[in-house]
Parts: sequence; structure tokens; C-alpha cells
Amino acid sequence: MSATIASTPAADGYRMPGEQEPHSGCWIAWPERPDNWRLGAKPAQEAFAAVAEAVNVSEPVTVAVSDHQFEHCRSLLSASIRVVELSTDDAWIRDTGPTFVVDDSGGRRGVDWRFNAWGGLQGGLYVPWDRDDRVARKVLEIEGADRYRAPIVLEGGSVHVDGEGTVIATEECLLNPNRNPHLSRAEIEQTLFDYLGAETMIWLRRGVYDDETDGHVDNLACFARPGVVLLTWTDEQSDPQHAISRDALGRLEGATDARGRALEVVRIPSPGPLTITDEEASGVDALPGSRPRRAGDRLAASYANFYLGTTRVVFPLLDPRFDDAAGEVLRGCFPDREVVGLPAREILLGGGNIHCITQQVPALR
Ligand code: KQY
Repeated sequence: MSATIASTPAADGYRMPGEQEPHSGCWIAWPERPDNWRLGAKPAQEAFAAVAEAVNVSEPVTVAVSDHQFEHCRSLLSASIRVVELSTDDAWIRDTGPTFVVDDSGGRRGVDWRFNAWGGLQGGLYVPWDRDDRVARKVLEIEGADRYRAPIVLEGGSVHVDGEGTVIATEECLLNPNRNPHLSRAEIEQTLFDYLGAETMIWLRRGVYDDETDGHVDNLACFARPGVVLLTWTDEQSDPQHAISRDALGRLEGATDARGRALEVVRIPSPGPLTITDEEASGVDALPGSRPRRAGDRLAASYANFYLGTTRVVFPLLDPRFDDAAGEVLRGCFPDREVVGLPAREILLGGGNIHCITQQVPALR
């Protein structure tokens, strides 16, 4: 049973923990739509299954899947992974799932943001999205956690928190007129503070170049822990990503977090530039209402889009020229965790990566 609560997490003493804090589980949703995943989603399903298995070593994983795919999905996963039937429009549970919040006396609840498929009818990625908008509520029912229905459109991948009162996000996404055009920057900030239990906002300007989410921060930068931010970086000045990352570096280095700390910024190399091949593009069904996949289009590839599990960091392998270096940066940031790289191009081809397809359930305190 999950009740809907009319107040806000902050008013009730709840906050979103940092991803570095211990988890009691992780949710993943199963990919199947052929207009986003090539070859009927079979290669993506293999990649998602590998992520599920890798995270399941760190914390128990639940996979949400349609009735249509249930048997197939179940057959690909270990028995220790829970598989539940739950309808979705696609597989981005970072964005469609709940943002869990906790208090200091063993309470855990969830925020159910409004979801419009990354822009609704003004540049959104598919129509309809109503099943996705119900995902958070259903996950909260299964988890037995009470729910706050937030009054704004927001995706979980568009914010990162340190768990100590600081939020990072991009203006490109949160201030985009296709999300909450009726709200000012100050009103959006206040809503985030109310629903994430935070008090300090650090605005970055843009996300990763050509990111179809309108620049989710989780593809650009994340907290390794309070006071330390990982930032996608390229020294290649002819790459438009360079100016984006340089601007973000300046903003992060000039910021003070909620505890009054200056931030340490750790640069993680940017892969590529990577583009879609002819073969990959031709494997995606072109259907009305969904975003076309065209050969030669740049992919929004980033090693910052990793899952920070309780005992393991699971990061995407994207480009043999940079995979080892990215792994070393992560090992330096997370010396007490096992750092595991998994082939992730098939996830990238769908428009996101490992962080976007996972949603942690924080441990009770
Ligand atoms: O980056 C994410 N959090 C989600 C990516 C969605 C891509 C949809 N095609």
C-alpha cells in the first residue's frame, strides 16, 4: 500500500540521499520498443541484462517488464533478480521511476514527478507517454513507500544531489520551455528544494552536446561524494563539448555547496566523438511520433553516466581509446568500490546510458 501525501518531503523532514549512500535495491526497466532499440531490442536487452547482473552483485535488482516480454526477460536473468510485470513506454527508469527520499528515523518515501517524454509535444521523444508517467506510482506501490506527487515536469536524470543539501542541474533542461514554461527559475529551484530536501542549487548551462534529453546533468557531471564532482571533459577545442565542459568547470569551481565547501572537480575523459553507423540506424524501425535514428548523427556518449552502487561502480565501455582512462578516474574516486566496465554502446544508441536505466532505492537509516 502506498498513500499519496499532500505535503512536501522537506516539510516532513525527508531528503534525497546522495547516490554514494548505501542502497537497499535498484530498479531497471526492460527495453523493447523497436522504434528506439535496434533489431527488436535484442542487443539492448543483452546489455540491460548485463547491467542488471552486475548491479545485483552490489544490491538486489528488480526488473520491470511487460507481460509480452516477461518469459523472455525472466529466462535471461539470474533467479536472484526479481522480475515484475509493469507497463512502461520505454526503459528509462531513472527518469520515470520515483526519486526516493529518506528521513533520519527509518522513513522512506518517493517523489513521483510529472513526466512528458523529455518535452511533450515540443520536442519530446515519443507519444504517448502515459504508461511511463504511471511507473513511479507503481514502483512505490510495490516498494510499499508513500508518494509525493510533485507539481512539476522533471526527470530523475536531470538532477544530481550530494545528499547534504546541494543540487546540480542544467539550465538547458530545467529551464527549457518544453518542461515547465509557467514557472520561473526561482520557482523551479524552490520546488526542487521542497521535493529533494535541499537548499543550494548549482546551475550548469548546458549538458552533453546533442543530448536528446535537452542536456540532462547525469550525462555531464555527478557527485562522487559531497564536495567532489566528476565532469565530462575533452581538451579537443574543435569539439563543441569542450566549450560546454569548460563553462561547467568554471561554474562548479566558482560555486559553494550547501555546507559552504568549494567543490573539487575531477575530469573524466569524454569518449569519441561517436556517431551512429548505417547498420545501426537501419536496424531501428521508423515509426510516426518517435525520434528518427539517422546514420552519422552524433551520440551523446559519456562515462559520467555510470551507476554508483553500494559496493560497485558500473560504468559504460564506449570507446577503446578512452575506456581504460575513464576506469582509472573512477577507481581513483571510489577506492573502496569495485569498478566494473560493461559494453554499453547498445544502451547509448537508445539515447542514454547506465545511470539513465537504473534507479537506486536508498537504504533505510
Ligand atoms: O538520459 C536519460 N536519463 C534518458 C535518456 C532517454 C532517451 C530516450 N530515447
